Amino acid sequence: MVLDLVAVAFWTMLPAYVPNNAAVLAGGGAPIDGGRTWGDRRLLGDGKTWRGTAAGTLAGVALALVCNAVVDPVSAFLGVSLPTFPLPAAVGLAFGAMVGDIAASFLKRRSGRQRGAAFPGLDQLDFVVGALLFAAAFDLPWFVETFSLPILSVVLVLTPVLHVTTNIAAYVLGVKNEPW
Ligand code: CTP
Ligand code: K
Ligand code: MG
Repeated sequence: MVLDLVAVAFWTMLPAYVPNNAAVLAGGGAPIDGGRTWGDRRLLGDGKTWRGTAAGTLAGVALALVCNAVVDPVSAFLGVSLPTFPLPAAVGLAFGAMVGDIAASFLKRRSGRQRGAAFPGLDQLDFVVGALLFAAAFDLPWFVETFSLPILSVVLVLTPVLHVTTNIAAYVLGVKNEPW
């Protein structure tokens, strides 16, 4: 029962989980803020690039399309009813995850944190909040139908756990500069 909820929550958030990791692998190139500062601090910093954002969004949408193609066998195998992703929902989840992460960098710079500095809480939830808001904005009927209160609760607990573990793994593998 709880495992079923975890499976559905994980599946539903997959298009939002992948973008940040894809951005880490694809990042580099021109920063979104073009080097601009506000006061003596950068607006976003060199860690938020056009390439990373585009690659992250595309990776999330691509994964959603793969999920749509295999939803029936995976649902049958797990014995749960998994949702499909209409294109607006997929784009909302993936792009929203990137926007949430970018918004967090803005807050980090405003609060005096350098690129790469940790902001516990914000680091683990920025992209979830962005993904949920954009998914709701881009496809509200899908959002309401898909995110019941139990699913939403599991997402909010599961996501920080997954975020911490995947980032430690990426750090150990040498693809990420900090373990958060
Ligand atoms: N990245 C990117 N574009 C994004 C998000 C991430 O290019 N929109 C890449 C960058 O190379 C970045 C890396 O992924 O350094 C890790 O992402 P993240 O931890 O979010 O960035 P930080 O470098 O830690 O910067 P910040 O302090 O602003 O979060
Ligand atoms: K981040
Ligand atoms: Mg970081």
